[in-house]
Amino acid sequence: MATPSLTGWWRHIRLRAHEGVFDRARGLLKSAMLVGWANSAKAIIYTFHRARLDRRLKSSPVSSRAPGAFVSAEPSPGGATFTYANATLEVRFLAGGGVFLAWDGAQPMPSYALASSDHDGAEPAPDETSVLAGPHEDGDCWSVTAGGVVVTVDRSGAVAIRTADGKPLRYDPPPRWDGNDWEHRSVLESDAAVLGLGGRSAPLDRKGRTYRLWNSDPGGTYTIGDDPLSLSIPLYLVVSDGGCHGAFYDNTHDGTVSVGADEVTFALTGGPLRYYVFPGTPAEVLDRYTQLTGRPAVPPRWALGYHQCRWGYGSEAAVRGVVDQFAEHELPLSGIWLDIDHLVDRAPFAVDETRYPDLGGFAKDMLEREIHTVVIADPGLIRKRGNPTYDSGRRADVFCRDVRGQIAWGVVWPGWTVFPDFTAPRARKWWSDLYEGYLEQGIAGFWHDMNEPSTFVVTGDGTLPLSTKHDLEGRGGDHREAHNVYGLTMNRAGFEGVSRLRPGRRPYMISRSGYAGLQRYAGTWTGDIGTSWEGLAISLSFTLGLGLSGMPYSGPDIGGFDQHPEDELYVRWFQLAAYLPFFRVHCAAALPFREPWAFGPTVLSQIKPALLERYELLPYWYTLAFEAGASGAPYVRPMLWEHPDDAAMRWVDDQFMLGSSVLVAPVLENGARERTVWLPTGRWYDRSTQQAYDGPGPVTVAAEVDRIPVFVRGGSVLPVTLDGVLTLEAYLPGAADADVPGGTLVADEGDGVAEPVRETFRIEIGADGARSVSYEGPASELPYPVRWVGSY
Ligand code: MIG
Repeated sequence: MATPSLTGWWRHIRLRAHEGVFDRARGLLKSAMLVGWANSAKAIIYTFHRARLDRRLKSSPVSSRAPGAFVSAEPSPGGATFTYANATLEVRFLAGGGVFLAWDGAQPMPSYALASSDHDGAEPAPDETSVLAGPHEDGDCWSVTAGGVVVTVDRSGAVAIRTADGKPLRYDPPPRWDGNDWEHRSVLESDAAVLGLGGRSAPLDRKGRTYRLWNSDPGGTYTIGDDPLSLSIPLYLVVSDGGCHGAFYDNTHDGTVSVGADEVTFALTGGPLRYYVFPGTPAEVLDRYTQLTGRPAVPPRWALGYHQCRWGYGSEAAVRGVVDQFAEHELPLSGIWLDIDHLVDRAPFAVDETRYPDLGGFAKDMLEREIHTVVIADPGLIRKRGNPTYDSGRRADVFCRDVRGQIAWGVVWPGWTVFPDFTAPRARKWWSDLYEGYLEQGIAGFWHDMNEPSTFVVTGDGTLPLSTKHDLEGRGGDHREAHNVYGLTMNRAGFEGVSRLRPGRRPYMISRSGYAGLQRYAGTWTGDIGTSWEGLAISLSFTLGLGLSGMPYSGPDIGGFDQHPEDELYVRWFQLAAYLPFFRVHCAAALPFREPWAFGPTVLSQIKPALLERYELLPYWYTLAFEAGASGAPYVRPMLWEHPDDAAMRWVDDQFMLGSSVLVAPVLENGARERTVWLPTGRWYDRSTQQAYDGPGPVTVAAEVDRIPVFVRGGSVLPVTLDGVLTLEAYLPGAADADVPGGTLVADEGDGVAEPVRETFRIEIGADGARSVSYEGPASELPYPVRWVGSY
């Protein structure tokens, strides 16, 4: 079967425009084959149309500015206001921890990132215990102190932040402005690792690259270093010997973040210069950051199982056939996904009844087998009078308008499309009602794609004209400000709709695009990741990086999106994804099938242990979901998470922790049959062989194609399902281990809004060597069987 490559697509034309007429023509041809001739012609028209509209954008007069001469330092709630000849700086400690810093009168609100923007719009409360002192050092600087952190501000407008016991965290030279543009640097310790910044096709440590803050559809595939992608989040974490902290720049405009050897520079094209600094370990930063921007939505339990998807199953009968084969092969399946091919003209919410004659019956049959149906919904709606969604949206005045006041349009899969303005409350309400039909049919989850928003173009950014108008909660503004929150606000609409229409249950949504705060509505995935061994490696750093950006629930398209993987690549990708939160096989249209059995019995036998172990570990996974929902701690964490002060662990990026008890060492290299694993201090058990190892240090372990090495920390109590029975696996500590972490089980019925039940366990070893598991929870005694592992 021919497998047309998606590499290039219309992006091919966009990025390689300098390559000459021949290449451009070839690129155009490729793109046209993919999106269709009609859409290609439309994309050309749209590209010119957009250029014409954006000529009306007024550029601001450029006037360079620095803070200028120092005028005064005055106490203000939570801190102080520093006034300079050309600017002011507000330093405000916050009651829940962290410092808010803002130039030129910027306030925390309005913001789409802060969780309070969903209801009362309250600003984070200031920490009234803060103390302004100074001037110090011959009148040169002032200090604001609270909660063990000192912010020092000098006469030039430079800010230094350190802990009260003297650890330097960052030094921010005075900012510079050029019209609306501004640039803000922060100098870090040179041993620092810098992590976060959202969904990035980059190594875990972000050093040495520049990242754009502008959500962009890479157009069919991306590889290492391609930037930007769909989900920019202006939060980064710094981990260094001196001390750790996080910084969040709450600004939705276009810009870049350059991460140098010892500094991070934000250069933005507009919007407020305001940022939060959170001193503390990654765990403390994520806790405070998600307290402000929202705790991650806890998915229903089934969402932690295995999901099957592809673009182009084509019909209800075909999907039923696929599901039946899961049963025939006795493979577990929790989610079945329908891509844009289940729709008429690929338009959202318009189910194609010729190919899906009874979607409700289908979803119900699936539910009887405990399989949940998830459907895609793009924001772009067909622009055609007589189309009921379009007509109703026009009547309710929900669509984005262009600079002239006419309904803005672009080109996406349905052809000419219009875009709801999700920054308008009335548009969110209108959109939120569209989910009703699906919910009545028993659809369990929603997949929000193309919401950067993406439109087909032949040159430039594939999105709406920058001059497009947005409501922005009544304040008014244009796409330069609203672009990066388009996906976020779409998910808000979806989340509010599904919560209202299906009360008592938790919405499940996955979104490609978003902004800081997206975690309170949705999870995400790594988008159109390229099929290659590099793609496999990126899918790990991408997912870990998202977790450090407040987005704990994500994972890759197993096998990569754009090509058919070779057997071993598929196996290794499947094994890795079995230990990442969102575990789904997906691929582009027209590629060969890649369900677990599609590569033959050998491959099936190689991936099956990881698939089954995923289901064994589900009680542990679900506990981690609640933990993420309570503290922002991601399910999967780089090694430095628990060892931020251990320089040896800082650079280990090819293995990771699943919660605090399980260490996963995936094979990311073609042909490898063993690998080195860096074990932290303590005893570690290989979960499949039960062999014990003592860390710290490297060990080499076998990793045949059917095996992904997984270790459990000695002293842990792991809640697992064995033969359908909830069982505690108790891993004995090493004799030298002082720390016996025990374990936790948090559970509910698998969905709903009731408070979950929490139980904790600890391994106890008596003086006579007798061992037992102690229990705290609602039952009168330990209600689960224990399976002991190891010897003491
Ligand atoms: O322009 O819905 O990333 O997962 O299969 C392509 C079709 C649109 C991009 C998504 C991909 C999905 C595809 N979509």
